[in-house]
Amino acid sequence: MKELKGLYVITDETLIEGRKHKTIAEKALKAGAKIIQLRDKYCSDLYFFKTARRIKELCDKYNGIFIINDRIHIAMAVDADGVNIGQNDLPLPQVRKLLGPDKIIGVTCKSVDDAVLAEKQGADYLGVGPIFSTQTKLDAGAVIGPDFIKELKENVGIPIAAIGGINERNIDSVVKTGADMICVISAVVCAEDPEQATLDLVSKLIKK
Ligand code: 3NM
Repeated sequence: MKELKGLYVITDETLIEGRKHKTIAEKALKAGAKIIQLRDKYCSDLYFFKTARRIKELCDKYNGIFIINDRIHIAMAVDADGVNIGQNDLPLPQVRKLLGPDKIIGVTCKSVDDAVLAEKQGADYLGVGPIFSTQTKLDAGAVIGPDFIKELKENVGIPIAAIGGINERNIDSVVKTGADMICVISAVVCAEDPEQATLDLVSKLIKK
């Protein structure tokens, strides 16, 4: 399995009109993002599938990891590297049965209890947030702050992706916690130049 480490960029087409999943993914991969997640809560399965197929090619070209948000059947259809599921999605044991032992399953967790259970059930990584306040996911819940990552690290051994409100100004405080992956949406998607924004974020991870 490829290493779950580095900058993790989630695509979003709703934040800036005309900025497409594929374009965001390609710019982020070119600039050094290691993981791309295709996330679209609204589009049709057909649009999601066609987009996923293209991003899978891009991830193969740049040796990135391709994760699909929620839509397990499309992850299977395009042979993505894995999925990210939330606490209200199909439960992890059932997702594992569908995807098999080799695919990556990330689980969004809001508490130490969620995290310990996800690890026990065979999750490959945990998505943890919101670290800071975010306008991108209005139902993300209460801000947990960077120190929560340290607490989690004492309780679980699998990689952690920190998410929520992370940008170039506050990324250092998250990197310091030992988070394995730094996950962003608006810091890249809404940047004037998403490629440059990715380069800037990646350089902060490399300096670690
Ligand atoms: N999940 P931005 S926060 C998709 O806390 C998502 O689980 C979150 O977007 C969680 O980088 C979030 O623009 C949105 O703040 C992250």
